[in-house]
Parts: sequence; structure tokens; C-alpha cells
Amino acid sequence: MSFLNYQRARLASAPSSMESPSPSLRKRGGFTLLELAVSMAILGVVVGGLVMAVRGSNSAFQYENSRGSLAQNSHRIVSRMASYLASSGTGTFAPAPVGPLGSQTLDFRRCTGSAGGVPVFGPLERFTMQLDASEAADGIDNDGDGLVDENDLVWIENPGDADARTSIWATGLSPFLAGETDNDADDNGNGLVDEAGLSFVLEGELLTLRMTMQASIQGQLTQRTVETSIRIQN
Ligand SMILES: [Ca+2]
Ligand SMILES: [Ca+2]
Ligand SMILES: [Ca+2]
Repeated sequence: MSFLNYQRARLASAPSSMESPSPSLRKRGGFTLLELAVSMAILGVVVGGLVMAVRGSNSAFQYENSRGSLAQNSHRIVSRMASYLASSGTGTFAPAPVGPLGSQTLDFRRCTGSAGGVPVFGPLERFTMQLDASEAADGIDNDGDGLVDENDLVWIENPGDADARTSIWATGLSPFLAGETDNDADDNGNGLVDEAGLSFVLEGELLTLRMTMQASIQGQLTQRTVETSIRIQN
């Protein structure tokens, strides 16, 4: 073989840089359509799961937050009522809030001072529960707020007078205290029969206030009952 023929043979046998890569190299360098489809499906499942988890945790947070607000409001309102009643006189109470029925309305007068050692009392005040203006007492949720026959806690100064002042302190009071139903029996075992969602009972100088507030939180009826006893000073 001549030198020229030898070079031609060598060039012919050398691999060309323009040749296609081997199948294995082609597979490692990209994704097939099937692989892409599977990857997208897995990604969709993962992202969907994350979205659901975030939504679930937001929903649980809002539920607990609303429950906390209900509890906080209930305690705050009962404490405020107790502060009004603590300086009142048992002799000013009407109707007499005695067991086993107690009373869902209480008229009282707060002591404003004394004259010659005798307490002086201020204007007549009243705590009572009244059916919410958008409800009817018919066992139906008329206003669509998730509560049935809910009541308001109302404070009135000089009730019945032309200069009467009225203020709604709370909404969403339960018609009956938690655990109680209208059946002439003490269902919740607190010594009172068929007591309302706002209840006053006087034993000696000890006045006990009970109140059940409720709210519809994420479609679930949630109740909170607060009870406190105060010794009446006059
Ligand atoms: Ca309602
Ligand atoms: Ca009871
Ligand atoms: Ca009952």
C-alpha cells in the first residue's frame, strides 16, 4: 500500500464527529414524552397536597381563633355584669332571683354612696335577654346566621321611663343554658330547672350569674358557658 492509500484508509476508518450519538447517550441527554407526563402528574399531586394542607391549616386556625374570641367575649361580658352587680343591693333585686327557676331578668340599683350610714342607690337598671330582632321564637333559624332563636343581652337604665337608655351588650345568647331543655327537669344538674341562657340566682348574699353564648363557626354550633358568683355588698 502506498502512503497515499494508507492515509485514505485511515481517514475512512476514523469516527466522524458528525455521526449521531449512541442511543444510550441520547437517552441520558433528555426526557421522553412519557417521562415528562409522569413527572408533571407527580408534581401536580405534590402541589395539590401542599395547597390542601395550607388550606386545612388556615381553616383550623380560623376555627380556633373564632372559638377563642367567643370564650374571651363571654368572660368579658360576664365580668362586666358582675362589676355592675357587685355594688348593688340585694333589697333592690326584682324579681327575686331564687331557685329552682332563678331569673333571666334582674332589676337592680347600684350603691352611689351613703347618708347617715344608710346606702344611697342610683337609678333602676336591668339586665335581661331579649329575642334577637331578626328572629322569631319558632325553633327555626329565621335570619340564617346558624343560630336558632338566639337572644341579645340587653342593659336598660330606667326601664319603662321616657328617658330609658338601652344598650345591647351581647348577641347570640342561647335560649337555654348549655345542656338544658324545656322539660321541667334539671338536665344539666346545676340545681336549676329549665334555666335560660342568661340566669341569675341569689342564695343569701351570693349572686350567681350564668350565661351561654353561641356562634356558628364554619357551620358548627359552638357554645361557651361562663359562671361566676359574687357577694353582694349591700
Ligand atoms: Ca338565627
Ligand atoms: Ca339546670
Ligand atoms: Ca330542663
